[in-house]
This record gives sequence, C-alpha cells and structure tokens, in this order.
Amino acid sequence: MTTSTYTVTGMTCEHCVSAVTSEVSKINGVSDVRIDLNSGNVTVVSSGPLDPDDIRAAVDEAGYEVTDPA
Ligand SMILES: [Cu+2]
Repeated sequence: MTTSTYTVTGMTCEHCVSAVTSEVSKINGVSDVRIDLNSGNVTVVSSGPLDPDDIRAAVDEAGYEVTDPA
C-alpha cells in the first residue's frame, strides 16, 4: 500500500469534497481517498505508486487545483 498526500485549493464545502473524492477514486489502484476540507489535504491510499499527473488531472476534472507537490 502506498499513501500520498496532496494539497488542493478551491474546495469550500462537502460537495467539493465529494466531487474530488469521486474523481480521484476513479484512478486505477486507488483504494481510499481522505480529504480534510479545512487544510485542503487530500490523502490517497493506493495499491502502488501513483503518477502525480493522474491526480492532478482527476482534481482538475472535478474543478479544483493541486498546489502541492508541483
Ligand atoms: Cu463545495
């Protein structure tokens, strides 16, 4: 299992959280997505290392932006 953490800007409510959770969950190998709304921290649990570009694309698809890691 691999855990990686990203910072996402623009999420303001539980609806945003569900949108990001839903998109990121679609990435192959992702088993769990935990989001802290206040800090914007998104923790992704996966079966193996993920391509950060996939995370960025999924978050972008949901309408938000990953600020870290660049
Ligand atoms: Cu919202």
